[in-house]
Amino acid sequence: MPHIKTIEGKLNAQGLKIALVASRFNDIIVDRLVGGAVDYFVRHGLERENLTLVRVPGAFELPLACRKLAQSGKYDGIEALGAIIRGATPHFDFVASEATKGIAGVSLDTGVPIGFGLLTTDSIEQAVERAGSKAGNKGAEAAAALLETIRVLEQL
Ligand code: INI
Repeated sequence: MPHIKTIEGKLNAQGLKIALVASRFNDIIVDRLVGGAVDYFVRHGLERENLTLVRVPGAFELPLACRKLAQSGKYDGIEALGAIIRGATPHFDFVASEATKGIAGVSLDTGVPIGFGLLTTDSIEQAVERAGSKAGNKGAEAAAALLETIRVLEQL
């Protein structure tokens, strides 16, 4: 590839202020995602006092809390964390689609980056796999994506 001017984000979280918004529904899974996110940010230089955790009832409530936090102007980035598991509800598709669209809309409307740490799985087993076992930890992955996005947007 020819050498071209490239803008990319450094994975250094020092000095940032981050809000995590996590749903209580399926908390056995979501708590593992929160743990993965906290661990990622702290290992990348974030001071614990600059990390705030907000709890909401379920994934459906994530967009509204993300919007208020984004509008407050207090945070460089937000990470939404939750788990929607098919079978737990007949309205899986509605909750999943509203939560996903809602979170994306908040980020685009406010310009505040939001890490998408919301699992949508067919089974509890698939959720467990993505919450710190054989398929990694989606909370940590979304934290990495958020940090990179914050740092790249600063330069655009
Ligand atoms: N909320 C979730 O976060 N995950 C789910 O799997 C889920 N299911 O299965 O229903 C869920 N429902 C609750 C929803 O997010 C709202 O909290 C509720 O409808 C009240 O507004």
